[in-house]
Amino acid sequence: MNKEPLEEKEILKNLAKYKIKDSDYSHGRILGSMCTKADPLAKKVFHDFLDANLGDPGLFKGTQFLEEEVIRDIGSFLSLNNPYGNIVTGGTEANLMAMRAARNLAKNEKNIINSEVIIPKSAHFSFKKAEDMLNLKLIEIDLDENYKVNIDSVEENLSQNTVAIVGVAGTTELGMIDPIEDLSKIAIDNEVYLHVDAAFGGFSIPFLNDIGYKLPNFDFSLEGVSSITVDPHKMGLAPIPSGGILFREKKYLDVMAVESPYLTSKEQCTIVGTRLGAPAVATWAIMKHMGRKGYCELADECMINTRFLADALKKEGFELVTSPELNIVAFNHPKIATDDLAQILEDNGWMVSSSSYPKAIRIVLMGHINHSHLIEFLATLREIKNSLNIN
Ligand code: 0PR
Repeated sequence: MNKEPLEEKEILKNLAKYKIKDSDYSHGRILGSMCTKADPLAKKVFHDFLDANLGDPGLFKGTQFLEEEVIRDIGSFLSLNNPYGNIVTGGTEANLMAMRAARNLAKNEKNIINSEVIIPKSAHFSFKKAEDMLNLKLIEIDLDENYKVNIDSVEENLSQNTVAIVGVAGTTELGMIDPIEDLSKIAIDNEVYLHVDAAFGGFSIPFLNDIGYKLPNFDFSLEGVSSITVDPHKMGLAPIPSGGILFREKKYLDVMAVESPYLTSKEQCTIVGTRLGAPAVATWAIMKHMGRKGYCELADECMINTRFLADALKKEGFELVTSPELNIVAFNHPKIATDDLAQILEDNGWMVSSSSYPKAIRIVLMGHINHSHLIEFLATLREIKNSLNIN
């Protein structure tokens, strides 16, 4: 560490050298991320509320009110009038909270000690962290031919130790929506907790359905659903870190409560203690700014770009893994190894990611990717094919 204080000018000059090494969403070259460029208003608000600590909410009553209101606003498009929950650091923390609530509830109500959680093979790796941290046993269920969880297999794997079933609304790799309605029936019949991970799809499915898309239901209108992860920092345009966890009833928070006697709130249910209020307020601001209409337009634009890319890829001889349900396209070329193609694309400045099941190039069509970026991307693919003498 430097002994003498540095001037602001010098610090900023130093930082600029590092910032130019970072990628910038606005160039349209980041094709494999579920995050996107935060809205300027949200960034401004974030800055204004940097001192607010929701870990001691009595000191920041305004910010606490805004967090509660933002949770209610999210509940309004997930069919729940009186939700309980928090703005947390992201989908990982949201999923951890849901798993903690389910485990504790099953311990209290059913005396289950060896907790098992049924998850689809497509579930995000955050559940592996939950397994480790909460001492759970994950039971991974195979997918059907459409890469959705196999319902029969979920039923077969229920046991005396099952504390929760997880369904995904917008899988990380392919953007598929599990049959949550069926999972809800199983949850009700067997009196088991159902958590829906809609970290990615939560901020788009409801809006797409508003404008006539016919995507499957996944929200609290299904009686078996106990909690939903829904991330503002993905399709919600909020700055990171902003994840959302919503619970149907207060009892799910109560089973996680830890006493915090010397704070302005006498108990805490979140994992994080000192907790930045800025993400909750920035999310509040962007949601007001977008309104339901703004999110409908955003989700629609992303789907239009998704369909355009999917159709164009097929015309160019690429094979889609599956027909996209949300704004993710996964593809391969029968004559080019996927890893080689990913590497050549990266060498050409395109930052793509690969899915693992099945192996494919995976493009997440977030709002920072527009039609002309896709035209350029397709031109690069054509050049790659030409250079490899493939038609
Ligand atoms: N649940 C689902 C369905 C997810 O897709 C993700 C993250 C999470 C939970 C965990 O969310 P947090 O990362 O907010 O804790 N999905 C992306 C992924 O792992 C996250 C991501 C975002 C990755 C931007 C890369 C990137 O550049 O692929």
